[in-house]
Amino acid sequence: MTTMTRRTLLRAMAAGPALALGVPRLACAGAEFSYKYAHNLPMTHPLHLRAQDAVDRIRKESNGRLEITIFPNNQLGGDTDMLSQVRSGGIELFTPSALVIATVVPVAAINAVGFAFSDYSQVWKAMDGALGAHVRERIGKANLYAFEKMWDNGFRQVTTSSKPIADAHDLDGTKIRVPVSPLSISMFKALSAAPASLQFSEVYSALQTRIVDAQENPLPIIQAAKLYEVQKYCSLTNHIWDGYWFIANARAYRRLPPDLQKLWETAFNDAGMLQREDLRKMNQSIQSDLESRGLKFNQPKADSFQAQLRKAGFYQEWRGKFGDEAWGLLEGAVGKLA
Ligand code: X2X
Repeated sequence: MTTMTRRTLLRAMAAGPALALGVPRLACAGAEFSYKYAHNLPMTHPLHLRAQDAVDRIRKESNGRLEITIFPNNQLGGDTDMLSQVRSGGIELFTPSALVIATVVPVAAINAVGFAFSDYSQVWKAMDGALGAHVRERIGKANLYAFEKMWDNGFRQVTTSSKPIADAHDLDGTKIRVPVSPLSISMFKALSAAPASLQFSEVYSALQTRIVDAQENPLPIIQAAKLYEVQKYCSLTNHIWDGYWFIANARAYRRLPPDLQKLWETAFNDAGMLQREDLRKMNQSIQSDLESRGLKFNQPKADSFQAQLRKAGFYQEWRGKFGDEAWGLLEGAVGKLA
């Protein structure tokens, strides 16, 4: 008997789509370019739905010349696997969160500095402007192609199984899952929590089996991944704004003729703008939906967290790591941080 692990699935994928089991849609044989796009979210999340629309549009408007198969929900492995696949060319497209791509392009985590952004108008101005351009340029140097428009993940909120988090003190010693992200680890350590990095694919079961007590994610992910089934409290800390970079393997990008490059840029960037709008609308009613599923909300004040981060030297440390140029662009968008 053979067991289909993620790795054997990956190998089967590399050998050709026909060998892969249980994949949603196989590339059609006539396509000039058959590309694979993998991501880490359930298929109900707007990131998947809008990406599917873009892929359909690309197939149609290219008359089937460019066919993209989507592998959602960590089917090809967790974020770390997908990131190395897109770098090697095993897959052509991936949407890592800024936190995750920062393991390869450190400055990409700059949008996730704790309590930097206060609202979405600041976020999009910065990420569609000079700060986003700076990060994209660095992503390009890592031999990846970043589409111009970032997609929304959201403001991250803390959920726990044990107690609401009302101020920084409540995080003391809390075992909290964070993404595979040095910035997240550093930030929750500075807040005296006990953070552990796990890929998103492991989060539900880690919470269910109480390997960790808490996690932090935007509400649309808490909903799509049904984390309310394994968490009781949600504290609206808004501690990080997080977005997804839509990225491609640079060789796969360069292989496309100019008309197809133009088509996929337009299709993915347009879809990203619509995905931002989807989340904006969702955010208006999502709290009451999650409340009806049993999650208890509270609204802590940001001040005690920020004060603790300053005291612990978090802003100084990350200013040094990101460098003055990037830090200046961030402060230009949000004001002085430390
Ligand atoms: O892993 C997470 O928490 C997620 C889904 O938000 C990211 O992709 C960083």
